[in-house]
Amino acid sequence: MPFSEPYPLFYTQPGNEQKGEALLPARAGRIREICFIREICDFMATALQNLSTYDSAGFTDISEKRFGLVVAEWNRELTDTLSNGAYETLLKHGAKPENIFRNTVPGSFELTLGAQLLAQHDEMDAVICLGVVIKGDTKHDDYICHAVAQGLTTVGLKYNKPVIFGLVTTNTLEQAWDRAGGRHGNKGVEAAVAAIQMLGF
Ligand code: RBF
Repeated sequence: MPFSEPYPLFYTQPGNEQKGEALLPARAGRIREICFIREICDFMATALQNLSTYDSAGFTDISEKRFGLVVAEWNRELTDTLSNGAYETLLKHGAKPENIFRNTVPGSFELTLGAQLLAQHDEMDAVICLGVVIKGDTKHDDYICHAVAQGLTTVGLKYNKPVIFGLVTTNTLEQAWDRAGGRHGNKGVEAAVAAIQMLGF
């Protein structure tokens, strides 16, 4: 069998280390290294699928912080779920309801301007932007997602405060629900957590 990366990786699965080393002693170290990297990647991929489980032990005090929520109205049922997840998470960690300012924009493309209109106020500490873009027959999703990613980055850097990218971008509606309270958590919760973490930076 010719040498290629996948086979040595197979041979060095737990319990097969000896086999791998016996077959390819010169490559054993490298193989272990690759396996280790792959294990870390697998771990990260798994962890990253659902950040809705998090450790709040080191969270900063947000009882006096003001949060702006900007929520896109496209795919409203989904974005409402994200928005509720973010809202509840902020409350859970000590934010006051009167310090959370929820606003809607027509679609995700408008998240950037919505974020800027909130972020420009000195008293606003963080802005959380939530939207759902589902791939269609055309490339609209690409244009929207890139514009939002770039736009929100610019707003955050301009006003020097966390502007959180809570844009769920999927190929299907089912994948979107998986990320709006489904098996991959609620990205609204995660967006709120990201905001809190950045406030403690
Ligand atoms: N906005 C979303 O938030 N999610 C979408 O999946 C979405 N799909 C769109 C598809 C097309 C073809 C167009 C023209 C707009 C879409 N929008 C979507 C709306 C977009 O974010 C924005 O509100 C409008 O383009 C007006 O600027």
